[in-house]
Amino acid sequence: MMVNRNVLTLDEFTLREMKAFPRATGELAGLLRDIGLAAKRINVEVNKAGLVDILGNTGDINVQGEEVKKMDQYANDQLMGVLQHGISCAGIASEELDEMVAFDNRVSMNSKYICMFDPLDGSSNIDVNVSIGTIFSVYRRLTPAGTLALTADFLQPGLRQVAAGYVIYGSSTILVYATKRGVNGFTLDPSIGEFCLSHPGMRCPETGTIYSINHGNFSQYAEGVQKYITGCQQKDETNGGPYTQRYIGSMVADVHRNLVKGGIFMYPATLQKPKGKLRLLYECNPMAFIVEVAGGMATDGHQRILEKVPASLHERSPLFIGSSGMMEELEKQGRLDFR
Ligand code: P6P
Repeated sequence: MMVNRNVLTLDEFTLREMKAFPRATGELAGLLRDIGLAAKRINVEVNKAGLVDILGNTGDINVQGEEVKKMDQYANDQLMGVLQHGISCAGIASEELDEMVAFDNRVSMNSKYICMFDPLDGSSNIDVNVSIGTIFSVYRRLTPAGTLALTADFLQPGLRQVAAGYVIYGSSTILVYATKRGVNGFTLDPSIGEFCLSHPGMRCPETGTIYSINHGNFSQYAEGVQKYITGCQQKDETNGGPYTQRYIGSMVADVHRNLVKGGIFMYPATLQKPKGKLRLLYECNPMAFIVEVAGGMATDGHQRILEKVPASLHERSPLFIGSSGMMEELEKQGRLDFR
């Protein structure tokens, strides 16, 4: 069966988007293409991780106190490499690096964007062949062009994101990114080695019947979260149910499924982790930006994720994200954390 060659590739799409803005310099389009290149390289290794000696741990421990798996390091290096040698990024911050990295070559120092990423989210699933993902977030730098980027450039509220996206390495490899103009998804066509537009103008369904949460922590959740979960389990035809529980343990995969089908993903505060587990800057913020542009909602149980002002690169936040109707139902249940 011939594949339709009239679909836009990621490169063609970003250039078309750039032409829609007369003053656009092409830097953002270039940055997104750089990330697409890194994603293709990561995809090759993820797809054969079981065959080469790239599984297992490097023996290092990252800033989160988690064992760094070789694939995390490889993914981090690919993203850093394309962005450092590109023309669009002044510096990066990564889950795998304790501190931000300011690129000190002349071209990078004159770039107007900075990028944060979780190079391989869900990496604990690598060894068991479950979908994993890359998450990225792009901001305009606050410091002047021509100077080294500083940590302050990275501590901006998520509302200021210029673009955000994720890549899922699963049954197919899909790159989804959002700007304020919309959310679009691109599926990697291995026969030509290009991401091709497969999900134009993605919208998050207002309602859904899928809820994603780690039930193992039920006894540690706040009362409002427990009430919501119990309510989901009691749904039937009369009140819009039954609901289905789906939890992959890879946020990118859970959020992507809910974005496509409708649903809610929750990683609440627990008694053991009162600030939640997920990182604000390079997990919660990019996913919140994407889902909000697509018509959904994302909060920490108190406020919009995108309004939170970060105090540090690796701070954590509770996360409730998904279909607006389900999020509004959740917010009626009472206390969602322990403040
Ligand atoms: P738990 C993966 O490690 C991750 O950061 C997210 O991708 C995922 O949703 C979550 O943690 C799973 O955490 O505590 O339920 O195993």
